[in-house]
Amino acid sequence: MLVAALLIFISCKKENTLTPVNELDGLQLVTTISNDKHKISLYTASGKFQTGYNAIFIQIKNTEGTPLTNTTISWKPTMHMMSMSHSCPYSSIAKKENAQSVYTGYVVFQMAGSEMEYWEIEIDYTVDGIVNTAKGKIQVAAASKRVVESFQGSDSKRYVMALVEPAIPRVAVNDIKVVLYRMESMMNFVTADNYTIKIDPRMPGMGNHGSPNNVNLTQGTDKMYYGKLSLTMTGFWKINLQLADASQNILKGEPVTDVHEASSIFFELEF
Ligand SMILES: [Cu+2]
Repeated sequence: MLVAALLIFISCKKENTLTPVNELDGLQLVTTISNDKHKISLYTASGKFQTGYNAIFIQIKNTEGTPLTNTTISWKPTMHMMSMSHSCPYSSIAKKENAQSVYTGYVVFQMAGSEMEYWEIEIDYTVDGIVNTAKGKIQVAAASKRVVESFQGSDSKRYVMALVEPAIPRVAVNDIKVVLYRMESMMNFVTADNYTIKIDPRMPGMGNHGSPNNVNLTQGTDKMYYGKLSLTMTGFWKINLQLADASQNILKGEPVTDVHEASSIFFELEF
């Protein structure tokens, strides 16, 4: 046994030194954007971009196929609509944990693209201190469930709210994570601080029953919003939402009552 264990240990070790860990494990290529010097490949877990929160992974290779490991990347998604253009909430980009050549960040697409109205992403990255740029059209599909809300609050400000977790819901009290942004202009979205996101999960197919032990979301130190989402059985759930400001004024959304089955803002999930 000991010898076998030792052999396995040695062979594993050997393998590790010979073949580097695949930094793109579990990810699928969505698209590659190129300029004459580099190919910028964008990956997600699903292999596509969808409305809502998208964790995106980036690898940039030169024409010899060698990935950049010492670059600083930024991006700018823009939607070109018939009458105007706008951006969306997005994070900065950092190196993926324990990776050499893979970088990561997120983008919240608040609407899907189409033939006539499309999303484009610009990627800026440094090589030896010089900024390079590449730009390309990207496909953004509509998610099958509602996972992002874009609305105007009673304070006349526009907000974008997107569900991040649970990615894999369970019959349990789940951790729920949401990002909340305020629209400062068509091109500029900032994290909206010190709000409360109230939740009321319901099963519309089962008498609109709710669940106990939910905890409304408040902001964490990383600026994202955290709470507890209680799901008492599998099936289709509507997570009714209300957005409250720091003084607990409700800016958007309504309480669920016997006569009022749902809030005007909600997320959906099914499992
Ligand atoms: Cu749009």
